[in-house]
Amino acid sequence: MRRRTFVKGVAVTSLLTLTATDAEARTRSKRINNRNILRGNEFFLDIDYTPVNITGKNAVATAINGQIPAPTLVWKEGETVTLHVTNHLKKTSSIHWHGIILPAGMDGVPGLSFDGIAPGETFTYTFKVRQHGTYWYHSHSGFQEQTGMYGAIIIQPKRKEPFAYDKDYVVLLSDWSDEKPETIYKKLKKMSHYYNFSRRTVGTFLDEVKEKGLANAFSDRKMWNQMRMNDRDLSDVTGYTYTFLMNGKNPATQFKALFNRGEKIRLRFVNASAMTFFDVRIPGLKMTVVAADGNHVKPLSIEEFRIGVAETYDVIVEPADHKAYAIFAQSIDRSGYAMGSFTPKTSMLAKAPAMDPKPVLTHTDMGMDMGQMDHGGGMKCGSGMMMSSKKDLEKDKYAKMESQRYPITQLPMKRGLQTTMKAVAPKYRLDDPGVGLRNNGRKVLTYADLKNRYSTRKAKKPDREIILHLTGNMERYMWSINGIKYADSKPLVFYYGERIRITFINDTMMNHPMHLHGMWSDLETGDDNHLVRKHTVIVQPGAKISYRVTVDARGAWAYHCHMLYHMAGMFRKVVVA
Ligand SMILES: [Cu+2]
Repeated sequence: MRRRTFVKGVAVTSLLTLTATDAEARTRSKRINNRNILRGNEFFLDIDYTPVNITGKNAVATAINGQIPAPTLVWKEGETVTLHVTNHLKKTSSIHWHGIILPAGMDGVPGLSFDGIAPGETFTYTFKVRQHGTYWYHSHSGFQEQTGMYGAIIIQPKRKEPFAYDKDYVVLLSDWSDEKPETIYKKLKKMSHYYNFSRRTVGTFLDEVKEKGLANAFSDRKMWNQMRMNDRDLSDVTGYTYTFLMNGKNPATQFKALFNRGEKIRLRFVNASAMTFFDVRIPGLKMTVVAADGNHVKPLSIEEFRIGVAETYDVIVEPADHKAYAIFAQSIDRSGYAMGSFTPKTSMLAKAPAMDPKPVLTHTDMGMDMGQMDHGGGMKCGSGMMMSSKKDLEKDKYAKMESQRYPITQLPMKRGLQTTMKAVAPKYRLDDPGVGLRNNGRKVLTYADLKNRYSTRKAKKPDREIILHLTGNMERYMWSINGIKYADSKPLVFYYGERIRITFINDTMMNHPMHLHGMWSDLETGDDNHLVRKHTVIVQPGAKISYRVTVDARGAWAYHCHMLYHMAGMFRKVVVA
């Protein structure tokens, strides 16, 4: 793994060393993180094909203002922003402002909110900013997000924040491939385990030989075999094709965040990946989580957190030593990592820690009770089941959530080709850090730890509940909700003014980060008085999770899994009537 990153890194370094040193000499420390920031009320964003060299190979990105990531936009709560977005691509494009509360027509989802931005056209978005915190924006057209269309949004609060810091950095994580996303998708459709190397066959090996030549294909394969990768369905697109980036830099070119000893630094983590969950830590430093998806949470000291696709976390760190710390974000399947240096000076670089062992999916991840097994859909079992004593504790903790019953609106459900997997006994697992992070000796953030900084005691109780199953057929790479793919689905109808409890049951072996546009998702984490406000909620494999939504925004909204290659099927239109 590290060898591969290293190999990729060397190529990039040799190409870019001169320019990097040059640029750094000119910009010096302070400006390094500023050159990509746009502030104000009016913004001009241009989408265009942009030549890039991220892995040592030339490739073409779809980029905003010629850069990856796109510029960080700084807005002010309470002000109205106007954004002129011009599409220079040959295809329709769009920008969606992720997690931003705005009128449906400004949300930027082609076919739902507007027609999209045709080639050569400019669309002007304008809306009042009614929130603050760390968010992001990205294309909502085709696979454009995968090829570079994403950037961070920082919204400065009207009122002073309830915590102090000296400076802040955006730490935006993403996954880059030199392969075209259409090619990646085609390969997944043909063979869902294409990028999960150990499942590869003689046939695919021969394809690779054709692509890369015998020597390269063989050494690649040998290297991956040496890493003893298993057929563990953690990620469907992996470090085999991805180079993981932090603010657009790979582990060799390294993003650098500068600090002076004694300073409090706010790091605004954004997972702008198409398909990658990251486990993030800064060895040697504790992180105090102060916000999740832009919203303040009760401060909590942790050593590691998992960030799903589209989530954001704000943490505060206080480096005590004059040394370079690694900001280390390993992919959930340990097929690679993004890394940067948190350092007193740009010449001091951190070393990457060793990656954790490859996680093994357990019965828990399959939504099974102890001893219960169902080998449908080619699921594989590993060791490391949760201890029964821990399960009992969980039972007590979530008994209340289990017992909360509201009138249930029945929705159509299909079992068949679309659903080869089923969670037999799905459980609330909010205090489960997730596969690969359990009992690793570090304090890992879980959803159960997240509490709204402010009271939600007065929030309305749900009027009704809907249950949505996340379903799929892994072998054919088909994803759906309630066994029905988007193309065959009817819109979900929400009524203006109501409060809905939404319960997800994940019948698949993968994490799905579910994102409801236009309205907040108030996550039940065990304390109704402090429901945590999110825009993207990870539904763990084989698990169940509930949140509440105040339906306060009219129009048509997208509701979908944020894994880019799951979206075609795992998507619903929500109509607020
Ligand atoms: Cu998904």
